[in-house]
Amino acid sequence: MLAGCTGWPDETAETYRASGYWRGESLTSLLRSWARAYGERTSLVHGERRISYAELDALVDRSAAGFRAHGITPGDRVVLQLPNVPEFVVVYFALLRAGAHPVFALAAHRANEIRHLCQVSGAVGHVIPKRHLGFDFEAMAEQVQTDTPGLRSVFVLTSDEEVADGFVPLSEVDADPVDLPEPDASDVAFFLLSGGTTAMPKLIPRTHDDYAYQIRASARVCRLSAEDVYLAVLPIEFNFPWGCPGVLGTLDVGGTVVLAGEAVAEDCFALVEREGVTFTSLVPTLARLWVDEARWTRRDLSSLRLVQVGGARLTPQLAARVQPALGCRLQQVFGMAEGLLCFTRDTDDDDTVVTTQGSPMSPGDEIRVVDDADQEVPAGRPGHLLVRGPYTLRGYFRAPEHNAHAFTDDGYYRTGDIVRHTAEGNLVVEGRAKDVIIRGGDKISAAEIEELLLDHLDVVQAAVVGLPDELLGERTCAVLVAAAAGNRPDLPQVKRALHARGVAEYKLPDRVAYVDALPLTPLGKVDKKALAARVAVTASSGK
Ligand code: J2J
Repeated sequence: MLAGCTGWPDETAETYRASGYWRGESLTSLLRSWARAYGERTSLVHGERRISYAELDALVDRSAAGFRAHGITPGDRVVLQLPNVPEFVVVYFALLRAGAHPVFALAAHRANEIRHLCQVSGAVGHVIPKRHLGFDFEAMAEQVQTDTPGLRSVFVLTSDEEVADGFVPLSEVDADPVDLPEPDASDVAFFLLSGGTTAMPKLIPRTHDDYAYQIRASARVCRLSAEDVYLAVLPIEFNFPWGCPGVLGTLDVGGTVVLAGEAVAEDCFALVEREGVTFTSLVPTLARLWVDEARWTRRDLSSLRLVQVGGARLTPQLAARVQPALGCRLQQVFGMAEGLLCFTRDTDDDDTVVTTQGSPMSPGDEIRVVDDADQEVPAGRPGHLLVRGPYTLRGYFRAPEHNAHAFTDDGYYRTGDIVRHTAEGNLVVEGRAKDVIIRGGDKISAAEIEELLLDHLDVVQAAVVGLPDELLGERTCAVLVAAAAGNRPDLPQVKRALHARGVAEYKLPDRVAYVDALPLTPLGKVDKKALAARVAVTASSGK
């Protein structure tokens, strides 16, 4: 196991092998076997471009050799930051084949987050688009590289071959295939990001064995076959569209992946019609837009058979509208990049699909629902969800202190979610004990924004709370205590200050409110519930 990662105890690993969860197959060997089995079938579609399985495998061979030629060696970490384009898939597998470990950044991340990811992962490379949605990624990468001495290479996806000085166009990461050793399936393959509670995202190591199991098992839950066509609308660097079953699960069965991303509902509907899309995955905010838009569309959506919705709480009201509006089955997904996935099943009745978040994917998932003292709560009562299993991490990368309280002594991961079991054994997410705001499916750590506010504004105290929002589920409100009366930065000023620090757009507060002092709980912590209730009434939008 790569240094800085925590493996499963040997005995547990043996059980997972004996149970057939872990098969000792690397993700790159899977790609090879897909190419053999599905050859000329279409693996990826992007705009007018169609790539067969055989082509994908060959592109990956050339790119892997190219990365080696550009100095990427086994064990290296490379931050992968691309939108939903075929190159994302090619670079992912190429890095794996070169023995390196992709670190998934969000396309929405900016200098502040990327600098952190490069530093904590010890990355030697960064893969970016030249521009995307009007943003100049090269300028950002130059800034990050200046502050990050270990970051040797920046690879740029561009159609014009012109790149900043010292950067490498991705088209030049191309060489005649060389023989490369298969990665060890029990080792880390790549890193996902936690939607975490700490000041900066933690890295989640995912092994070949555990991720191969996840894609295979989730494809089975969704009954995927080679006839399925998956529309990747959510950014594919998220675990949900990448492997639940998403892109990789679809490739595993020989289906076709249509890459969209950032697309508005009507454009997605056009793709559904054109490509005969059979399933997709959405966060509730997008599901809401699709359900509304479906009333007006003239596109034929009849090929859709399954829409997965997850990532944030789906209200039963909206859930009930999905099947009638889109003419297909709804599946609720409650998951996390750390591992555990829960799905409603196609055998569930409508009420279960509308009101619960389903049951764990694997018989190997061990679930505990406990009180504050880690004691099991009575059946049906809400409590903290703890989990361990064949695809749930045992530790974040290089984070021993955080790991000490994020896991129990016997290896259960503390999810920070409050859940209850229904009598039928499904889970219902009741709330969150962790200080994370879920804004339209994006996870925002309150601690991260609070730290930034204190560092870059003239305020003495800062607390970030989520306020209920019709469309996004929650919006963020920065509650501040001014350093001096008469000096109260307003919303545009607060946003500008954070923006100037290179903070991703989605994390900028939606509102700002001022109080004389933050209310405290009896234990002396900021009472965020009381605060949220107070500012929900008084917060000025500052617009
Ligand atoms: C309520 N809260 C939910 C749900 C996730 C599939 C689906 C989602 C994610 C994901 C994922 C929720 N109802 N249905 O990785 O593979 C909240 C919980 C959870 C956190 C995880 C996947 N589905 N959540 O959202 O790592 O609080 O993964 O712990 O981004 O999202 O966030 P993330």
